[in-house]
Amino acid sequence: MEVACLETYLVTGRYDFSKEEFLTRIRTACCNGVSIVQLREKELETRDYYQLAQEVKVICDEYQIPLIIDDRLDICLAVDAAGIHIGDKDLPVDIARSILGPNKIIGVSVKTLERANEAMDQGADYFGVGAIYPTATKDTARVSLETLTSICANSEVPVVAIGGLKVDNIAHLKGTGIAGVAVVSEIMLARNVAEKVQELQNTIQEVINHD
Ligand code: TZP
Ligand code: MG
Repeated sequence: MEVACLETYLVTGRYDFSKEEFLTRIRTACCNGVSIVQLREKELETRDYYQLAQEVKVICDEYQIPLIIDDRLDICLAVDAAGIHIGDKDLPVDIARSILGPNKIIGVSVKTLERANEAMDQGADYFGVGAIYPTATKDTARVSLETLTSICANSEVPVVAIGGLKVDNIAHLKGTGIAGVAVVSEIMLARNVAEKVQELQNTIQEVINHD
C-alpha cells in the first residue's frame, strides 16, 4: 500500500503527562501540521491501550491523519487504525501482512539494507531507520547517515528517519533520500507544541524537497 503522508511523523510518548495533557498535545500537533501519528505505548495493559487508542483515533479522524499503532495488531484492528509499526522483536512482517490484509499500512524498523530488503519482500510499506542521533527515548543502536542513504537508495518503499532528530539537526539529512522525519521528544516535550510542529514541518520540507 502506498504511503504518502510520512513527512512530519509524530511518535507519541507518555512521559508524566496526565491523559488530558497527553491528548491535548496530540491534538495540537495534529492541527498544526503533523502528517501521521504513531501511538507508542510500552507499559499499558491491553484494555487501557485499546481505550487510549480509541481516543487518539477520534483526534486523528477529526484531522484526517492516519493513526499507526506500535507493535499491536490486535489494537490496530480493534480501533480500525490505518496500520501498525513493528520491529525485530514483534511478529514477522509476512505474518503481520497475512493477518492485516492488503489495506493496512505496515511500517518496519530496520537498521541495515539486508533487513530492509527482507522486510520489503515480506510486505513492508515503509521503513523507520534509526537511531540517527543519540536519544534518551529508546535504548537502541545508532544507524549512520551512510546506511540511511543506502537504504533510501535501494528501497522501493519510503523511509522515515528517527532518533534524536530536532529542528536544529534535521538539515544534516539533506541528500539522504528520506521521505520523512519521525520524532518523539521534540514534539511531546515542546514548550509550545504548535510552534514546534510548524518549525519542524518547514525544516523537513526543505530537506525532502532538496532530494
Ligand atoms: N526508534 C528508534 S529511535 C526512537 C525510536 C522509537 C526514539 C526516538 O525518540 P526521540 O525523542 O525523537 O529521539
Ligand atoms: Mg516494536
